[in-house]
Amino acid sequence: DGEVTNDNVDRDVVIVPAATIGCGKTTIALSLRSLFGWGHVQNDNITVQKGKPRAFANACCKELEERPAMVADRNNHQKRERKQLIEDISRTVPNAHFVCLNYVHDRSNYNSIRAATRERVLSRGDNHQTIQAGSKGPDAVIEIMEGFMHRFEPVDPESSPDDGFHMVIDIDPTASSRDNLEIVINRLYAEYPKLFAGQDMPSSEDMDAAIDAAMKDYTVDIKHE
Ligand code: IDP
Repeated sequence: DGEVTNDNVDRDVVIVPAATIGCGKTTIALSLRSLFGWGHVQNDNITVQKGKPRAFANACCKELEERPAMVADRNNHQKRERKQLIEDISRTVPNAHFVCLNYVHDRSNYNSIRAATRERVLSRGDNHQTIQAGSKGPDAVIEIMEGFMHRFEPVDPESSPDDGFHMVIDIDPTASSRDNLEIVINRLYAEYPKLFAGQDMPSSEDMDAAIDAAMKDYTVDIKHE
C-alpha cells in the first residue's frame, strides 16, 4: 500500500503549493533548490499566449527529467487549478507523487493572513518592478491579493481533486518561511527518505542561510492569474 511504496520513492515528487500572494511559495522553492538541487517552475515565467496551464504542467514534467523533485510555483488556490495540474502532469509522468504545500486559509484567520502577506509584499514594493513602474499602487496590489483570498478553495484531501495528493503538509501562512521550510523538510524526509539519498539533513544554519539567500534573490510577482 501507499506507506510501503513511499519508502522507495526517490524521484518524480511534485510539490504543489495551495496559497495566495505573499505566503512565501517562491522563498520556499528557492530554498529547496539551493539545499537539494530540486527543480522550480514559476508560473510567471511561462510566457505563452495560449494554453498557459498546459505549458506550466509541461515545464514541471521537464524539470523532473533532471531532478528528483520540483516545486510547481503558482497559487493553485482553486480546485480546478489543482485538478488540471495533477491530471496534466500524470499524463506525462504516470508515477508522479503529488505533495500539497497547504498554506491553510481558514476564513476565521483571514485578518492575520492579510496582515502578514500585505506586510511582506508591500514593504518590499520599492524593489518590485511592476510597482516601481508606477502602474500598480498599493491599493491595486491589495485588490489583487484580495481576489486570490476571496477565491481560495480550501484543500479537502477527502474529495476530488485533492484526494490526488499523496501527502498534504499543512503550514501557516503567517509563520516565517524559515519555520515553514523546516516543517516541509522534516515531513518530506520522514515520508520519502530515499528522496534525500546521499544528502545529509541540512543543519539549522544551512536552512537559515538558504532562506536568507532566497529573500535577497526575491521577486514578488503580482499577476491576476
Ligand atoms: P509568494 O511566492 O507566495 O508570493 P514570496 O515571493 O516567497 O511569496 O514572498 C513574498 C515576499 O515576502 C518576498 O519579498 C519575500 O522575500 C518575503 N518573505 C518571504 N518569507 C518571509 C518571512 O518569513 N519573513 C519576511 N519576509 C518574507
